[in-house]
Amino acid sequence: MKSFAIAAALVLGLSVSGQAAAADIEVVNPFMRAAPMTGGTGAAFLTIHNHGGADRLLAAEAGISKSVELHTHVKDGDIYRMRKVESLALPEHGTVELKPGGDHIMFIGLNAPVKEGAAVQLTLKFEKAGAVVVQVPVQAAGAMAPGAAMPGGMMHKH
Ligand SMILES: [Cu+2]
Repeated sequence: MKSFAIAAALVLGLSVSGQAAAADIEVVNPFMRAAPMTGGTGAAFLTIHNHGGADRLLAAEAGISKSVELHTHVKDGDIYRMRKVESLALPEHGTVELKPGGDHIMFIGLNAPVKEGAAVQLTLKFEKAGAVVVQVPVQAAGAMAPGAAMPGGMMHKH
């Protein structure tokens, strides 16, 4: 069954799921923070399990904002600042965690407020695995971890 699932994912090129898998990429625990301002920014976080060879996350796309960037935090004196990065490396059979205070996906110029309880469709573009579509649940504005503010039964935990 497992080989069939992988073959199907390869044929489709992408799948729509909270734990999307294209080829060897598995995305789990996605969440986004509610963002109140049209024209403002928002951030999403998720964990990527790479079950194959080394790959790179090259870009993210979503219809909710003018642009979407890959960001990291860098230490500047005593302050951590966000900085755009061109890609995020995925080690062979490795896991990359995008989380508050570290790497994240940044939405710039929101078309509308992003409300808690909604879901945002996000397309991740990988160098080798191609496109992976993830449904990202929107949590409270200050959420630090997936599921922390989600209603019961809506979590995708593994
Ligand atoms: Cu950022």
